[in-house]
Amino acid sequence: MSRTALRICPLCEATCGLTLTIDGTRVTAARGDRHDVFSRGFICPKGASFGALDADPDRLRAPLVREGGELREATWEEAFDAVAAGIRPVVERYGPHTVGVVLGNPTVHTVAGALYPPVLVGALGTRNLFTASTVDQMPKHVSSGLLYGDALAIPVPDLDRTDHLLLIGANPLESNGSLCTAPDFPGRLKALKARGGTLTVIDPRRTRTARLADRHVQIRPGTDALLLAAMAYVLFEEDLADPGELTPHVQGLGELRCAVRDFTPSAVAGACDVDADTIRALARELAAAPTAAVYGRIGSCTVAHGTLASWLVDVLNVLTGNLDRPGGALFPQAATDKTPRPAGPGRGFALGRWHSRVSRHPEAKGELPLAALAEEIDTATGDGEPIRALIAVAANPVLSAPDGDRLDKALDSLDFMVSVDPYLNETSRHAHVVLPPPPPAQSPHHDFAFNTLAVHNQVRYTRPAIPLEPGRMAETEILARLTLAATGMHGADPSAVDALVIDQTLGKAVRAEHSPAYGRDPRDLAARLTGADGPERRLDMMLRLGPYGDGFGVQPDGLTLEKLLAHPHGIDLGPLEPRLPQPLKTRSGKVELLPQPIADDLPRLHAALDQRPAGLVLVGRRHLRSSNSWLHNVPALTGGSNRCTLHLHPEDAERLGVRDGAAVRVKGAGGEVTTTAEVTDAVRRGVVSMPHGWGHDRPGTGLTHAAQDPGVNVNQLLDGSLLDPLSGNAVLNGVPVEVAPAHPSETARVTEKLTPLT
Ligand SMILES: Nc1nc2c(c(=O)[nH]1)N[C@H]1C(S)=C(S)[C@@H](COP(=O)(O)OP(=O)(O)OC[C@H]3O[C@@H](n4cnc5c(=O)[nH]c(N)nc54)[C@H](O)[C@@H]3O)O[C@H]1N2
Ligand SMILES: Nc1nc2c(c(=O)[nH]1)N[C@H]1C(S)=C(S)[C@@H](COP(=O)(O)OP(=O)(O)OC[C@H]3O[C@@H](n4cnc5c(=O)[nH]c(N)nc54)[C@H](O)[C@@H]3O)O[C@H]1N2
Ligand code: SF4
Ligand SMILES: [Mo]
Repeated sequence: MSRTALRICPLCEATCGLTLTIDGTRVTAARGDRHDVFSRGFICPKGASFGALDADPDRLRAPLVREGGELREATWEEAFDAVAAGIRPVVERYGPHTVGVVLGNPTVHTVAGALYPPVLVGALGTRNLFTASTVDQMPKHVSSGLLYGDALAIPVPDLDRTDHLLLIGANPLESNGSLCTAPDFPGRLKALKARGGTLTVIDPRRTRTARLADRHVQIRPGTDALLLAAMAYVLFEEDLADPGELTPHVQGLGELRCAVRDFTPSAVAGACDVDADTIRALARELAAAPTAAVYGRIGSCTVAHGTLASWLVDVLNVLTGNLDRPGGALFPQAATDKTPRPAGPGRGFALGRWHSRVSRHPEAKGELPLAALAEEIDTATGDGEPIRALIAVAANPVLSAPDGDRLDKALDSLDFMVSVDPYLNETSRHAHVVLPPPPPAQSPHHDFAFNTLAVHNQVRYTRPAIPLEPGRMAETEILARLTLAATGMHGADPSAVDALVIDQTLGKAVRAEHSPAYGRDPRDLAARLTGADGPERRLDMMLRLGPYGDGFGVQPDGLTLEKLLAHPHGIDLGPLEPRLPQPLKTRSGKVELLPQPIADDLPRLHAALDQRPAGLVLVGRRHLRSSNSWLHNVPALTGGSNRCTLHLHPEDAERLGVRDGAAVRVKGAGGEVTTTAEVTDAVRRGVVSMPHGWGHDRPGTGLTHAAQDPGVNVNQLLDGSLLDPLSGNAVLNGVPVEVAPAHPSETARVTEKLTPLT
């Protein structure tokens, strides 16, 4: 007897709606939900493997607690007792900053990850918050914070209506898109071309996305900020800079013009290895297009000038009048966004309100660089106490952050560590307590984060497709209990956390003049909330206070959880619309085109005009069937071209004496790895490429399939010292490395590891 159930896919930012076939308590098939208001039936191989991932026999079924050095299965009660007993003494003796919190990528893909970590971090009062954002998009948050006064105000390219897309350092044909939530991104690019639009891709590799492009510029890694600055220069020089209707909302145009005056096409051409005529053409094409959108991702963020490049992406959109207009780059409006406040000056965005203890890195958006986590644990010198206890949620920094070996040792030295993770992997193996969330089919889903980055406004919610199996605890409850245990309220009813948030939020809303709740009784509003549990009541509250909400009766047709549940395939909220100046929270109430921290960083970009790498530089790559460090345990998603190899150009291979398929040694500042060479002209000369998230050969992990073809950890090549100074983001692309043939005995070992798996 099989049935079907809907489930939004949590495996990448595209948020496709899936229709699951369920036999008993198992997902036996997953296909695209044709009626989903956003994804309309699209699915990729990862989504299609939802059932296999859900049923992975290596998923932990019960909490683990360390006893006598060994992890053993325990009851939930024992596990939370151990958390309280592990964390509270550290807080009481050394203070809250000695407890670090690490939030990994999947926290933005779960309801629990959206709703509880902010409460946990706030209640703990620690300044040691590290997330995947500082190995990813922190430069974009900083540039948005500075330009718009709001680190979360990120414009997204209007994929479905633009005439010209300039795509920088992104490969959506493999990644399915990022900071631009668009189910079937590939189809949307093909539609752009079919309607006569143009696609330009800037990437040192000839990716699947680049192969679709009308123009592909194989830039030298790490130099996009120079290229974009030169494009801005050309727009000014050729009188093509015209913000159009944006003009009244923009300040600093003259200063900007002055700031880019040295970045002429001929001045940057050598550093970028892109000729001056091409740069001029890129600028002219952008200005000439009826509408255009500039969009930058990983390759423009995780580099030495990540914040400058992210800023310039938006600057070009402003200069060509494409910010905040259909066909350009617009600010989405999600259903759970806060009640829009009236336009006007805001508090602005502050950087460096505190600093990391050892290297004095400034905080950004309340976070410290993940690349500095190891030293914050293992280095005693510095202002204050090192981190002694760690809470990791959905994070595998041993593989995803620089210098995993050092972090590995540092984690081992902690007084206490708890991981909320379904697997015993490279990071969670160090924990004293592991709290496993249920498989995704047993969890609800709503995209709190990605709806704020979606190319079309819509809202969807799916309840658990399968009831919790006996012995399981919902991740929302796990995080609520963890919050209580870590903050001295161990044993309290976990619904107290939701009640507290509801209380605070409604308390604030009734005092805000622009809120539909203004002047009303918060207890009455709380009593009206519906939902099966605390998290659903919170979702209901956010929807009702949000921009499309019913305002607790003020807009009877508005959104509520009840209404959303009545639309299982989602509700279409319309195309993106111009919103300025409402989203601006800068002190001036305008788009501040040349913020001071940016101006202060420009001399560093200027110095880069004369820099050339002495040898090879490393860039990353993603494979369609991968997801960072944690999908290598699903047989259906491994093998074939999804391998941890080093791509290098035939001419570089020849010069170095490296043969295709042979073992190569790759050495960087942080260490050395041996892997297999894949000689291909898909990378440009002087550039080598390796994927991240591999290196599953550490003892004490429980990833049976992944361990059979472990690959090597590319982040071992990094020592964690290279950061974008404004954002603290790790430099993961454009990193100098040395490559040499490995000894034949090593070849044998590596080849053996790569024999096809049955
Ligand atoms: N060299 C290099 N390094 C990179 C990158 C790169 O491009 N190059 N990319 C960087 C980027 S963009 C990112 S986002 C990071 C990602 O790095 P991380 O933030 O470490 O994320 P993942 O590798 O996805 O690992 C996620 C962890 O979450 C667990 N998990 C999976 N589902 C759930 C769930 O539902 N609940 C919980 N609690 N846990 C779950 C997994 O078992 C795994 O341990 O890697 C970064 N590292
Ligand atoms: N299949 C799959 N999908 C994923 C993930 C995954 O691991 N696998 N991870 C998810 C996550 S966490 C994220 S953040 C997104 C990332 O999504 P994307 O940003 O699309 O990520 P990548 O596919 O790594 O593409 C980055 C591109 O930048 C290029 N590049 C490297 N250095 C430079 C440079 O200096 N300049 C320029 N112009 N280009 C450069 C690389 O060659 C690469 O093609 O993907 C998400 N989706
Ligand atoms: S594109 Fe992303 S969201 Fe869609 S099915 Fe694939 S992994 Fe899931
Ligand atoms: Mo990411």
